[in-house]
Amino acid sequence: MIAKPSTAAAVAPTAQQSRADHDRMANAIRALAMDAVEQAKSGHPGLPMGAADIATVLFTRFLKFDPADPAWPDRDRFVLSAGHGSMLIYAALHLVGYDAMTLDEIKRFRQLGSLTPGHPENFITPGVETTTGPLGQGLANAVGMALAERHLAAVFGSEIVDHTTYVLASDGDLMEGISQEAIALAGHLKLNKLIVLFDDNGISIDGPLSLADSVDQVKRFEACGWNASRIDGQDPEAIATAIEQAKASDKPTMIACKTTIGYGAPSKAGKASSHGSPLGADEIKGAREKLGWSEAPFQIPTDVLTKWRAAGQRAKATHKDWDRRLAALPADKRGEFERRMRGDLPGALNGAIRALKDKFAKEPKETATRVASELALEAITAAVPEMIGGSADLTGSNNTRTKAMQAMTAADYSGRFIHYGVREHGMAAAMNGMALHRGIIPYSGTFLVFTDYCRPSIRLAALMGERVIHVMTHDSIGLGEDGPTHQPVEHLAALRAIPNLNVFRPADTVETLECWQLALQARETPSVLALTRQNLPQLRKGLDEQNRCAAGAYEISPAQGQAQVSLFATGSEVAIAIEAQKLLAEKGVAARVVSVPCFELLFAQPEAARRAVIGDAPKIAVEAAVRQGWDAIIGSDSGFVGMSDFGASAPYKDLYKHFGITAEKVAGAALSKLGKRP
Ligand SMILES: Cc1ncc(C[n+]2csc(CCOP(=O)(O)OP(=O)(O)O)c2C)c(N)n1
Repeated sequence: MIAKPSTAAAVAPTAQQSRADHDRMANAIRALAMDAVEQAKSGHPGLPMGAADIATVLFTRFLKFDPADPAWPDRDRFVLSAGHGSMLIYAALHLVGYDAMTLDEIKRFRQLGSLTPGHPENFITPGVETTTGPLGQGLANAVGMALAERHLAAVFGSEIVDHTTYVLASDGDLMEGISQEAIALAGHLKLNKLIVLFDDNGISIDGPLSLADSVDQVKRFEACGWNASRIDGQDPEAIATAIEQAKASDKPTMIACKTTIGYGAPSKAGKASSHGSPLGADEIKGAREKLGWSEAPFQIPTDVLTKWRAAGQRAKATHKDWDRRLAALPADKRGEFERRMRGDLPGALNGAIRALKDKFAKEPKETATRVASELALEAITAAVPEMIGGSADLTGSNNTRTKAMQAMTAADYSGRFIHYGVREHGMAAAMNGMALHRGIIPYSGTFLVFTDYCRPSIRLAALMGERVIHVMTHDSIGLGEDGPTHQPVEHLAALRAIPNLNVFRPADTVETLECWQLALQARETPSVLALTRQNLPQLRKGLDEQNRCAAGAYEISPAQGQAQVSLFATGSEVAIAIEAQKLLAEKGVAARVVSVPCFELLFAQPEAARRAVIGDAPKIAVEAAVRQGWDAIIGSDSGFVGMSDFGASAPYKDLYKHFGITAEKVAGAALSKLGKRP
C-alpha cells in the first residue's frame, strides 16, 4: 500500500547526476577516508569506501538538512549506526559544507580535541545526530527518533514536523540482539518514515560473514512488518529508486545494499583486511589509480567540491519555507513548540509539584515508592506534555502509566504511553533517540535488576548527556517471593559507577516527588529512580518547600543532643535506620539519621556542605545491596548493614530478617562501633 504523499516540508529529490559526476563525488568520500585513516594510522576505511555511493545519493539527492543550522528541528536525521565507519559521515559533512568540519579537522582524524573522534559523538560534531560505535545502538536510537517525529507531527501538525530518519547499518548492527528489539518495535508501530540502508558487504572483522551468520535479513525484516528489498549498493540509480519507494511506503523500509567493503582498493577490496586498519601507501596508490583519482592526499578538485557544496544548499528554500510556516503559527503553539525544542520545562511544573507536596503533608501516605512515583506522575505529566512514558511489559508493576495517558499506536501517534513489549534494551535505546530528537522527555520502566539489559544504552545516555529517566521498580530483596533472579543486589553500585548518571533511591512519597523534580531538571544527565515494591511509611511530615533531595543527602532525623553516631541509609532502609535510632535512644545513645537519596548529587556538593552532612561521628550505613561505593561516604572502617550475596525467594519481611537488614542489626552495629555491648 502506498502512503499519502508527504507535505510540502519534504525536499524534492535533486535530478539525477551523470554517472561520471556521481562517481567522482563518491570517490571524494573514498579518498578522504583512505587519507585520514592513513594519516591517523588507525581507523576503518572499508565501510566508507564501500558505502560511499549510498552516502553520496542520500546526502546529495534526498537528505533534508541545512549545514548553516545543524539543529534545524525539521531536518532529516541521518544515523551512522556502524560508527566505526565514522570517516563516511565526516567526509560527507565536510563536502556538503558544514563550516565546523574543515579539511584540517579531517586531517586531525582521531586526535585529541578534534571534531573527528574515532567514533561519531553527537556532542562533539555538529551534524552528527547520535553517538555510535557500540553496534546496534544507532539503529535502535533511530527508532526513537522516528517515534518522536510521528508523535510531534501528531501534536504540532505535519507542516512543522515532517522528516525522515535514515540509518546506515552494517552486518554487525544487524547481528546484535538489540536490532531485533528495535526493528520489531518499529515494524509494529509502522514507522514508515524510518529507512534503513543496510551495508550488505558480507564481511566483518573475523572474515566473511558466513563464518558466523546465515540470516536472510530481507525475510527477517519482512517478518517484522517492514518493506525490504535487495539492490546493488554501488549503483546510484538503484539506490535512488529504492529510497524513493521507501519514502512512499506505509511501513518502515530496509534496503539491503550489496556493496564491496573497501571498494576501489586493488587487493583489499571485498576483504576483512580493509575493515579496520590503514590500507598502506601502496594500496592507496593502487586505489587512486583504480578509481581514477589523481589528486594529492586531502585534495578535493574544485568541480567535485562545487557539486557537493551545491547539494548542501538544496534545502535552503525548504528551510526558509519552514521558518515561515513556524512564524505563521498562533503565538502560543509556536511558543510551545520552541519551548519543547529548547528543552525548557513548562512554568506549570513547580506549581504542580508544590500542590502535591502540600497534599502529602496534609494526608501522609504509607505506600510503595513505585506508587508514590505514580502519584507524582499524575501531577507531573499533566504539567509536562512532552513527557512520553512507557514500560517494557511491566506497566502495572512499574506504575508508569497514569490514568489520563493513552497508548501510542500506529493508528494514533498522539498517545503518550509506549508499550515497548519485553524489550528493555530496545526501549532504553529508543528513549535515547527520542531525547536526541528533542521535543520529548522520555521516561520508562522495568525492574531494577533488568538495568543489566539496558546498561549499554544507559551508559550512552550518560555519555551523551541526555535527559532520559528510567523508573526501575522492585529495587531490592524487598520485592520478596520472586527470588534472587529478580532481586537486584549489585545494581545500585553498578549504576553509580557510570559517570554522569543520577541514581535516585527515595525513601518515601515526598522524596519520590523531589527526586522526580530533580530528574526533570537535570537537562544533561540521565536518571534512574530505584523504587520499592513494598509499602513504606511517609517519613517526611509537614510541608517542606525546599527540595531536600537536591543536596544528595540530608539529615532526615536529627539526634537528640550531640550525635554519637550517624546512620546513613537510602530508600526503604531509611525507615529501618530511624527505627534503629529509637533503639539506640533507649540505650542512651544519640544517633542522627541521614537519608542519601542520590550519591552523585552529594558528591557534587561543595566540600564544606558535604562534610557537614557526613559529620564526624562514627558511621554506620544500611542499604539492601552490596557495600561497594559506600566507603566514599562512610570510610572503609565504618559498619555496613546490607547484602553480600544474592537474595532468596520468600516474603520480604522474612528476607529482611534472614539477611539481617533490621533495626536491631543496625543498632547493634552502632553499639559495637562505639565499643558498647549490643
Ligand atoms: C557491541 C559491539 N561489539 C563489537 C564491536 C567491535 N566491532 C567493530 S566493527 C565490528 C564488526 C564489523 O563488521 P560489520 O559490522 O559488517 O562492519 P564492516 O566490516 O562492514 O565495516 C565489530 C565486531 C562493536 N563496535 N560494538
